[in-house]
Amino acid sequence: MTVRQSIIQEFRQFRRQEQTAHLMATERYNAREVEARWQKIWNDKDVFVTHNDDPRDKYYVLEMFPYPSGRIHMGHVRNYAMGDVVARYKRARGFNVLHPMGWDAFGMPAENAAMQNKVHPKDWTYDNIAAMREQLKIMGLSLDWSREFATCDVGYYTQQQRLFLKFLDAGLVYRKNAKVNWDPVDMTVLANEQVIDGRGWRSGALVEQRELTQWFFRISDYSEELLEAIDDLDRWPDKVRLMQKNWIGRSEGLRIRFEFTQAAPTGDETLEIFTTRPDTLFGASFMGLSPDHPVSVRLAEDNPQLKSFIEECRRVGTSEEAIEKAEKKGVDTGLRVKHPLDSSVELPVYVANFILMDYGTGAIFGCPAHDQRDLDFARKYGLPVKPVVLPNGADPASFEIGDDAFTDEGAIFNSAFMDGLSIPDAKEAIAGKLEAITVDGAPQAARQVNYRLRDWGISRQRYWGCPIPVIHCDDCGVIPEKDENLPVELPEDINFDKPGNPLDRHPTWRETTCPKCGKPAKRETDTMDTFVDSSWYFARFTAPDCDQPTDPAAANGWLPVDQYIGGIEHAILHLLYSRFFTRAMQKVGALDLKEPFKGLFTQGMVTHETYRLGEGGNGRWISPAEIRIEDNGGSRRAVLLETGDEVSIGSIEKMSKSKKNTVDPTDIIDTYGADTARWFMLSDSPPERDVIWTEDGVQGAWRFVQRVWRLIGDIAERTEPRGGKAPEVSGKALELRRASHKTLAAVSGDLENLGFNRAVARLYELVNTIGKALNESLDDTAMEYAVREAADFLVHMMAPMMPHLAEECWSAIGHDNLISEAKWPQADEALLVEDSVTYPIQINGKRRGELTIAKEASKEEVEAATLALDIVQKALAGSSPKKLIVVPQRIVNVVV
Ligand code: ANZ
Ligand code: ZN
Repeated sequence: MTVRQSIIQEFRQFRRQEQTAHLMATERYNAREVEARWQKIWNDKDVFVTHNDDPRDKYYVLEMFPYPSGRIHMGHVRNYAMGDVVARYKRARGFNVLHPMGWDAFGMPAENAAMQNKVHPKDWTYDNIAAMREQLKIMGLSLDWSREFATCDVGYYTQQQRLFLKFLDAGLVYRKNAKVNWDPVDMTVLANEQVIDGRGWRSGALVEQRELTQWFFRISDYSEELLEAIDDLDRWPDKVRLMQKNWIGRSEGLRIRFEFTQAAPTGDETLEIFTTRPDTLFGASFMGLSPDHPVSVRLAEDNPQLKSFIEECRRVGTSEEAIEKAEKKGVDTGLRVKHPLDSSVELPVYVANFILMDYGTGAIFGCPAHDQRDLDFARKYGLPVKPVVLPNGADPASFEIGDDAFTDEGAIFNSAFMDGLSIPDAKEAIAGKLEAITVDGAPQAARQVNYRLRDWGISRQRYWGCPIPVIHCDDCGVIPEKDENLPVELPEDINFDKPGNPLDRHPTWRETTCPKCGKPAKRETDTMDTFVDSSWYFARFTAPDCDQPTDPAAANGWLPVDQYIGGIEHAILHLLYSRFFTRAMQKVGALDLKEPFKGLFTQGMVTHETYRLGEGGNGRWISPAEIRIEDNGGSRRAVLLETGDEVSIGSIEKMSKSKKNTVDPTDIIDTYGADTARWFMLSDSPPERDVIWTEDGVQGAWRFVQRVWRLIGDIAERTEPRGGKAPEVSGKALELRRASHKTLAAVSGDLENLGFNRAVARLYELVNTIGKALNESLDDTAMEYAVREAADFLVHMMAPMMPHLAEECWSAIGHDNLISEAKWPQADEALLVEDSVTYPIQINGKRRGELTIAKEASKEEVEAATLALDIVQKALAGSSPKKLIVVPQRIVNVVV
């Protein structure tokens, strides 16, 4: 080494030390200090504020917005960590990313809090929002907070009222009398899905039936469209698509009219039923009427037994679930109908508790052999059970129905002209036949498509919701509030001393004047179902300050949401309502698209072990914070910190307050930092599966954070930042470059496909690889380059997941921009090729070119690839070579 060289080297070393002095001073990575510092920088620089007029390609990523319960839970952490990875990754890929946050802030819990704790729902809600906002902020999410809103903000619900009036004007909203599920404790109407096992979902009270005038959205007008479009939602999970299909529940069937032997007391000569199985008509053994069928209602007027039966049915609830679970029961009306195709058969007509009035015609023919409900019913009342579908391979002479109805494929038998047909062919045959017969002046049957989907009842008799902006006038009827009078604002001076809707009891709020005639009139006191609030918030985020519900240009520019992320519990209602709303908004010109969510991802739940005190402790659930785990060589036991008593370790369950197996995200973040929490959430299992939260797991993530920090410190200290062009590399340096480029390509793919756990695994591996390379000598510049490149890539790749650590590392290795604003690096294709070898190609002893081919290519493959080369083809000019010699891994010689 010359003197000059050694001076240069000394100087370089000095500079490195200077650059990394702060690194060495802080051996330990101090997440608390670092995270707060970067959050402030991002915030001060408006790094995540999104502009609608940004010319780059748009990408909209959204997590289902939270209900402001007061504290975030681990499920939120997981959900938002995933969304944030997507947002940060897409930003790095050059997209103009919209990643907003808001609050689904109306609803019952605020009123419950008001009743229990004498706190105003508004104060309760906004206090909770403030607390949760702070919690989300310490997670370091790349959110555009400038677009934040809560659905209870007057600004938001004003626009929702405006939208409602537009829908009303467009015929998408109507009022009708409807039977509702009435929760006698919460004093409110419940949607069917809010009734669980016949009880209110919040109060647990037995639900009753009531008739009320309610507001409805005409979602059922869109049944077919909503169903068909599911097929195009190819970036939605299959299970969600299936659930939506089943919910819409299209069935193709036949309406058949059966002639009464004697006219019914309503004067009806025929009874019309709906069936999806007309192929089983010869197996009919009774007719069933809904308790609410006009014929049932009329008959009950002079039949006390029937009357009390109908009353009993009404107490069961309107939910399908409740009806499905109840024992099948009925009352014989004494009426009879004729079988349409077999004049020797008369069928008794029953009123039965399992028939719904608002499906089909509210009447059925019962075929016990092939329908379980009908079979249960027939067994109870001793009605005939005649099989008409024969299982494949069964003997028609001996086939009988036991306790189970036969509902599978088979061949029709015992059915006159249909014998031997398949079920679909029989359906066709009987439809054709009955369509051609005339009864009482009309065809005996007509084909019909039915949907299970009902119109959406949105009226709620609650205070804490968006007031329905209509007015009741004695003279003019129901009149929409004038646009210029919006908002219909909720009054603040309310009291919850009595149950029910405080708006009804307010001394003055209801009083107003009719927008049409100007006379005194009364306001509607129903508020909207909170599902309405969440059916269009994603559109509002695109122009949150617009003085109309949407700015169509902004909405059309951003929507559909490219990636929507949330819980499977919203697979049906929220998503279906939003899909309907988007169509309704299109109809009123608020935007111009049909499907709101292009990509949907439903993440798994966060679970944790459960702990419980033994008998002495009354089996009380114990929270993870109250115990210590002792691990003596494989056998784990849990001990109560306070007393030292042993606690039994139970199964792993979804984190829930009732089992006390929750872990508070803020505790975790205080202890380990947000990056650690985020990293662990993403690392352990595929995002669609449940993840088990363990202390060991979090500590593992924390150690990784420390390890990355030491590694980066080491690199900063021992290597120079990269210059412009990559040097020629070979050997170990080439190996390292290959590894980092391959990881980059693979992680990019993982993040595109939301394979977070796979990306994490690859980064663990890369850190190992870099660590090994560092242990070897760094004396050549090629190796130094390769290490620096690997470090840069590592920081880029971990940035979406651990953004604070990434910023800190990025600056430590000498970059002066923010990694949050840096462009995602590009993997070099040449370095991605599997291990390959380059053969010099000699033609007649002279080197003419080369061939790069996989190392493990066979001799035959090398020969074939050589012959395919242009230079060889030219030299051969159509003839075959005299000799072709492959020296494996060395050289190829062609003699022409
Ligand atoms: C005769 C029959 C025979 C039936 C058989 C089924 C099996 P989906 O597929 O859901 O549309 N049904 C019709 N209206 C009803 C109502 N209002 N309440 C309760 N059940 C009703 O179901 C259609 C089938 O459900 C219909 O086909 C009818 O029973 C019953 F082996 O008719 B089926
Ligand atoms: Zn009027």
